[in-house]
Amino acid sequence: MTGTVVKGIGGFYFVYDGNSVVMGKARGNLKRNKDIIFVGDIVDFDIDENDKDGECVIHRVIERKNCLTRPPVSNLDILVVVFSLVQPTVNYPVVDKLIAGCELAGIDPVICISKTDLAEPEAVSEAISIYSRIYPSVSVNGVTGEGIEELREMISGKKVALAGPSGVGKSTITNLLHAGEPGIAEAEEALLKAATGRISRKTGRGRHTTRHVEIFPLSDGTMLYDTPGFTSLDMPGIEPIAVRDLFPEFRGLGSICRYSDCMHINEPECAVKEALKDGKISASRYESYISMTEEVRKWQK
Ligand SMILES: Nc1nc2c(ncn2[C@@H]2O[C@H](COP(=O)(O)OP(=O)(O)O)[C@@H](O)[C@H]2O)c(=O)[nH]1
Ligand SMILES: [Mg+2]
Ligand SMILES: [Zn+2]
Repeated sequence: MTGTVVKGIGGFYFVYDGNSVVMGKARGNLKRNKDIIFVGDIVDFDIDENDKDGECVIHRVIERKNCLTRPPVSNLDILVVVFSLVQPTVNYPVVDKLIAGCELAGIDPVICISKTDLAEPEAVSEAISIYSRIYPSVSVNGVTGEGIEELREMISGKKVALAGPSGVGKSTITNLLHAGEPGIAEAEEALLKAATGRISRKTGRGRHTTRHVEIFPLSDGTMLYDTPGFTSLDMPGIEPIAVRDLFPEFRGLGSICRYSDCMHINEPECAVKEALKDGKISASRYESYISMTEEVRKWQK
């Protein structure tokens, strides 16, 4: 059978087959190979005939579409990059780095401006206008729930996690997305209680010692990853030229630049810098690009 790992705790995994969740273990060879199982992995599993509780044994991890390490999750389709304009104040370089991390990992970003009740409507429109020409973008008011249905449609049926600085409203948005859902979450929670009880008996360790990652399936097929929160994504050993290619709005223009290998920084007759002057490329995106290339150059020294 095939299912998705929705949670892992103390060497036990919870596998969701589209209908129900079954608890199980990794087969010995998986553990020995350090081929660790990530939440989000699609796995082949069998119900263990020798286990009176009907647990399962995972014997294969299907090749991952992508995986992130902090926290470890795999197979994301979409990362919702959440930020507020005030409380906390937006930090565009941080936002754009997260987005670039999505581009690198092969995850589609959705831009979500939160806490719209606290900002001037003009400021919200301005922020939306930076991103909506590049990525699906939405603004959300966590107090009234405004924008949540639009967000729900943007992520429908996909494997999705929320990312962004602490305090921007990720947990609030997650709860709003859960609101009105039938009791899958409750059923799963009951299972967790039963399971953690068992784990403490078997290993002698306490319960709930780690903050775990968990996937909640929503009724429209969306798999919502609940994580302690991504604030940044890894970009190991990336070259400045690769950073350039993580900005999709530069892509079409690059072929018009005088130099085919133009970095859009100091070169003459650069189409990107022209577009920046004309306001077709946003200044804050361009500044983020410059700061990212400088950061990457520092690592290389
Ligand atoms: N005014 C206002 N407060 C919000 C909104 N969304 C969340 N909050 C509050 O902001 C704080 C941080 O929200 P939380 O969802 O925990 O953020 P997280 O750290 O990103 O998970 C909490 O006190 C929330 O009640 C919003 O849209 N408007
Ligand atoms: Mg939170
Ligand atoms: Zn150029």
